[in-house]
Amino acid sequence: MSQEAVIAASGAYPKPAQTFQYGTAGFRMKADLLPSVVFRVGLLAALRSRYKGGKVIGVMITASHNPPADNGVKLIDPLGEMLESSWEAYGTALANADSDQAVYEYYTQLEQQFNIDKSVVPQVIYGSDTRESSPALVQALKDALDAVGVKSQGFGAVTTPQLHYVVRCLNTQGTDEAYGEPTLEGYYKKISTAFNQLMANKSNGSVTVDCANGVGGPKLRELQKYLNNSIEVTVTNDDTETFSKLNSQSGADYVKTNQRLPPSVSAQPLARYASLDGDADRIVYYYVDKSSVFHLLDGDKIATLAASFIGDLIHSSGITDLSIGVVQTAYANGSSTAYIEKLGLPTVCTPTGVKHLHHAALAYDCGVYFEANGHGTVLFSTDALKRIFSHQPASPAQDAALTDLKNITELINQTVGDALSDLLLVEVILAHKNWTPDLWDACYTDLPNRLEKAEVEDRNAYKTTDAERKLTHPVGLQEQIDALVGKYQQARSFVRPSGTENVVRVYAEAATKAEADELAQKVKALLH
Ligand code: NG1
Ligand code: ZN
Repeated sequence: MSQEAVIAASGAYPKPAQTFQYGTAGFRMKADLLPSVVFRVGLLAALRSRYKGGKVIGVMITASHNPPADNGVKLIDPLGEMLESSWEAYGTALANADSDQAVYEYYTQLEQQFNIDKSVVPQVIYGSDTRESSPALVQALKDALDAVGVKSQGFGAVTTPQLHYVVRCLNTQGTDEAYGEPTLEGYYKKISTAFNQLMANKSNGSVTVDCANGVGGPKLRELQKYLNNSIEVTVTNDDTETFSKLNSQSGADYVKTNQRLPPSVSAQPLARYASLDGDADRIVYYYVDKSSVFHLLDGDKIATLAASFIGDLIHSSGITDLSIGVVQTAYANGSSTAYIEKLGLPTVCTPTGVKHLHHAALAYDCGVYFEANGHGTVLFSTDALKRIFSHQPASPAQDAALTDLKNITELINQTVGDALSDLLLVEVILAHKNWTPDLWDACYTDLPNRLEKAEVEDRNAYKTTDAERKLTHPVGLQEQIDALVGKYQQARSFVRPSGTENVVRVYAEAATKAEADELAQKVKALLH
């Protein structure tokens, strides 16, 4: 790597007059502001790989459920986790360096700070979603990787969880913790083999999947080729050629936020429907009942379904003392938390953002984590996996449960929430329980709730505590919220600054829809 090469390459991607911040979802904004950011993230990925002794780092270019004009970029750490948070600040500083010279200097400063061994060859893999702006951003990334001598490989359009999977496979190859073949084919084979075994001799009708016109569409069609015919998957909203359709009137975020069907879906009573988001790391289910009333089966419903099913399998296989816990955020419906407690399982609440949930889930042998919006997965600790795979069943019934449990650990993408893997997980559980969506829904009744956003003068003036459930600043505001909440039945409300948009979010739930709406409006009126 020469100074001239880095400076010259950086010169092709001038920084706009803008301050950038590596947030909960990496950098995310209008795509035309991103070329310099993506270039510099490439440099950061190279440093991170060297710092990790040449381990493979992933770079994903996506803006998930955001509108088509946006894009984003985030790093994936060696085991397929999100970038360690202490490094986010280095990304922010690099992105904000105000000249090519300053970029180079900060890069070398980090090299020195971390005593980075320059003889280590950095390795980076990358992918993108299907946005119009993605190819040019991929080019900016490649230019950075080439300028600093990175051994790199592009995976083209992939779902975010697919790239997380490949990163983990590459870094664990040949070890006791080998995760799978580091290819997309390896991904499809791993989850489909587990699914096909879990669904052998079972059949469970059909599910219609709205793919938000994003990368999940073509990838789900690919995955389908590997599945046995135990269920019929109908793929809709999978037009990735018409860029403007991405996440428009479709997708998990649309369905969750509006609490209604995507307009393109005409639902049959009691049939199963699911929606993915633009990069296929989120999924929500829904159905209409016999009176055509819409019912949402969100991340909380998926978490409770998964936790109770896996808990039963562990118990039925005769394995004792494996701890299961469920990790949620403040957005989890109050009824879901009460239901999990009724099941006898511990729950934990963390701040919003998957990295917090993922981290908390690691405290259990089996940690189930989901955001209400449908992003989540199940983690099994290394020790739990060893115990599961070495357990000797004492009866044919234990043997059958154990086989299912082993397959469940293979079916779940343990690196990150994965809409395709979660789709198959839900399908397996419903088939095993012989449940229609209304039976699943009947586990508990969601408290009516309302999510609002407010544009305020300075969202940084809003500071929270207690896993974002209470405000410490502006001083006095929490007391006003508490006073309002006290006037409603079964009510809860909180306010927090968004980590991905320049807004403050308001959440309210209460005994009736009218009360939840009214409480949200009243709390919103307190903000300025
Ligand atoms: P913010 O903008 O911080 O509320 C949103 C979602 C999170 C998470 C991140 C990352 C809600 C209320 N918030 O965060 O759950 O998914 O985006 O994509 O859905
Ligand atoms: Zn997403």
